Amino acid sequence: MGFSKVKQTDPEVYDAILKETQREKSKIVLIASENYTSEAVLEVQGSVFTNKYAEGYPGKRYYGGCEYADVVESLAIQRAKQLFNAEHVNVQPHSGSQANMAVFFVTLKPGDTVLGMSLSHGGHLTHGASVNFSGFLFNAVTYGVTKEGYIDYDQVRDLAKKHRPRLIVTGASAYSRTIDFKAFAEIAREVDAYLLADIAHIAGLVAAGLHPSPFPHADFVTTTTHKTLRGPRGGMIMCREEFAKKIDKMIFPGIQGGPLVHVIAAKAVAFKEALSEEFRQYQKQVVTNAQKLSEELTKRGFQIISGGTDNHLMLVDLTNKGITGNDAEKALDRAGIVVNKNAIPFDSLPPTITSGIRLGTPCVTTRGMKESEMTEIADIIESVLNNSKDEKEIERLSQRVKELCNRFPIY
Ligand code: DSN
Repeated sequence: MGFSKVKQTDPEVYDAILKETQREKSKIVLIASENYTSEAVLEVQGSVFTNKYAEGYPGKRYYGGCEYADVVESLAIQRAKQLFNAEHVNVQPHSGSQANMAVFFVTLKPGDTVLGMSLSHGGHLTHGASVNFSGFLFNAVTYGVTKEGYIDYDQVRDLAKKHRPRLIVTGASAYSRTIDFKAFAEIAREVDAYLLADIAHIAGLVAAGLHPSPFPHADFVTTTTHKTLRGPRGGMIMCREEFAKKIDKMIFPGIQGGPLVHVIAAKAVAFKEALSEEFRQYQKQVVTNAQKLSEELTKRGFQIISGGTDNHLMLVDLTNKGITGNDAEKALDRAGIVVNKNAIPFDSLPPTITSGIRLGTPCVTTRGMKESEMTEIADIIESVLNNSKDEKEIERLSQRVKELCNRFPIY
């Protein structure tokens, strides 16, 4: 993209865009929640739809001139329904957090009990963390994983029976194993709770049939559209028809005003891409790459929580390597590998330090990398973490990263 206009009108922002482009091109991104959208998605997000107010829904707007906003929103809805086999879809949430907020506000009153996965065991902020609306407006009870790193379904059932939540939330931000949505639904039915499946991380895998679908088990399914799904940054809610009106009303006018039509149009484009066979093959490679990276790290003495992965990510316990997650993140970044520090289950270090890092393969797979590159990346990670204070060695390793990036251009 040219950016010739902003180059003239705002050199500071132009410069930041150039530098960010260079950063994305020249570094290996292993942040499990990031991806590179297609150029078509980028184009549409920069389109004139950003100029349009379209409060309401297709055919029922509060502004004139919404005929083309209706076209793109209807396309996004129709394609999302096809992709996920959903009865009802709302594509207006600005983010995954707002999608979750809408479901909370539809199913709960302030003070009601919600049961979600603990942030420190891999859950998300909006699943009941005390610093988030989900934790301070509601009575949040949290479940976690076993010592082996798998969701503790017995604990989920025990807590559900003890606390009788109105809503149970399944889904995670740092969990590498298949989620048993059916088991969650059975527990929810036993205690007469609603079930929300937040599939933000695994949405691309679900769309491609590589992770079991939360339908028909969950009452509500939320997701972001920019992680494995590889669309624009945003959120989405899917639910059974019986909840359609309540969800739509809660998103608008309940918690949002005007929808971001340019983002909704880009969601439509991304969903069309996700319906293709090429996308399915991409998701398969994402999982193959994650499993290969996990195996290669294990061979090099790294401990992977739960011993491996079924999806696009893994959580690495660095305790035996004598480096914190924070220091590992910094050293890897100096070598050109971008990761995030991440608490591991039962972590003794604070969230700003952590004992682990989270690694994911959506970005590197979009670049076209395959198993042999995962071996090379594991090798570089090992060398960086064994030599994190040796700047000469880090510089040498950063050359290997650059060579790899040059072989796999993004755009
Ligand atoms: N912050 C996102 C992640 O990195 O997983 C979740 O919303």
